[in-house]
Amino acid sequence: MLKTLLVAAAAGAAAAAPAAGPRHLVGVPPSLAPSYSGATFRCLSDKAAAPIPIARVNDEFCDCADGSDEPGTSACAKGRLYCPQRGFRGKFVPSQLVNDGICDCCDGADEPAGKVSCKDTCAVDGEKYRKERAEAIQKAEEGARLRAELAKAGQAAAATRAARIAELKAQLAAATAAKEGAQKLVDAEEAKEAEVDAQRKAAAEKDGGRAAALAALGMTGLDKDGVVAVLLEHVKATNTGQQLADALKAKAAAGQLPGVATDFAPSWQEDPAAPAPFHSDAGNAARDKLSAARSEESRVQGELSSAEEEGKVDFGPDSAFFKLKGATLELKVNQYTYKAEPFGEAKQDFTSLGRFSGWGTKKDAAGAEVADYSAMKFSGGQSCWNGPQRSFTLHFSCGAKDELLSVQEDEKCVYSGRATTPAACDGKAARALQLELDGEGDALEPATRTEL
Ligand code: MAN
Repeated sequence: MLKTLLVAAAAGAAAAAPAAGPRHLVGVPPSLAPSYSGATFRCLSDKAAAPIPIARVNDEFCDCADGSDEPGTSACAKGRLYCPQRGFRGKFVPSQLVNDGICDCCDGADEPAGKVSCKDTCAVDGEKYRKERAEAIQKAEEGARLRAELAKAGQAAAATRAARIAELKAQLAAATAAKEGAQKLVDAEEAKEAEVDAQRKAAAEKDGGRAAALAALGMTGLDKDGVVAVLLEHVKATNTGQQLADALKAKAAAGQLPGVATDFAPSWQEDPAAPAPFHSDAGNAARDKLSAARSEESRVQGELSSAEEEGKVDFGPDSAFFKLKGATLELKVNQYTYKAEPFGEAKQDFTSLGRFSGWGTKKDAAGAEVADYSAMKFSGGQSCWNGPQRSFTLHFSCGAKDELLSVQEDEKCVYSGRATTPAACDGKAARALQLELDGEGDALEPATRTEL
């Protein structure tokens, strides 16, 4: 199609003829023609100025401060000439370019004196322009469609999250109640155990610790002779008779014999007077239950906290950026591999360039500071030697894919990158492009619309 057009254009690119028609209409856009059609003319932006005869329009002499009396000559510094550029789109050029011997308009309308013969390339230029614009519109529309999907997903996730938070709050209340119930049970069982401990302690104190020592040795129930028999057998087997004799001698010297040794302390238990606390089966079961209830409570609390944290994140006005959470945008630049996780961390190899710290800001039309959803900030990264903590700004623009396109170190340890994502596409962009193509944008003349 383009090839055909080019061939057609090469054959048909006629030399543009200098503007025909009355002199006073040269360089006048169709929309302003009525102002230039009477016997007199009034400067366009100075209605108080006295009207001048129409013959003084385009007479190479500047009468109006706004240059409106000389649209087709270079007599006024502020003047501007309108090139219709049929087949393309009308445009204004500064009047200094009029008749300067250089073709500035594709139809040669800026050279009305015919000093130079301009080729009319408007058909080809127009076709190329329309093709590029159509592609740009298609891309913008596709981007807007993808963004709408992302926004839908982000909003659905937000709704699911809100429901989950409510559910988790209820679960947390139940888990806390279960934990408190289990705690009560433990308290009751432990009170019983403490009673047993107290009884044992009282009994141990009564016999000077003997019962506890025998219990620790597993010798409860043996009578005195039985204990002596075991002791002698052990002394024989371990060849510790001398030690026993020495001990007995020492005791005797201290006037503690005859009698029964009451300070017997097996080496594996330092203080037989304080035996291991008593743990009942019911107590153990209650403690297990409490420990399970505590883990459940902290699991629910953890999930709730992270859901609430996520709920606080600004995923954009329509939540379109939500889907970028968890993604990793990666690019190798020279010796480094950069990784940026939106809403997470940015890295240069293993060096942290900072964690997500919010969006950039900009001033809105009313001058108020608002979030700039095209700049994602990461800060508090690894400290730079003799410098700041590293930081990274990720600049998003509209694109069909999530892709990191470039990364640079703007100044020492201050990094920035460019990435595309459909989340940055703007539905309005497609419309603006369409309007521009339709000739409604810029300073275009509506008249050109019908000519396209
Ligand atoms: C490393 C990298 C560089 C940085 C220097 C600063 O080499 O992180 O990007 O400029 O440290 O010392």
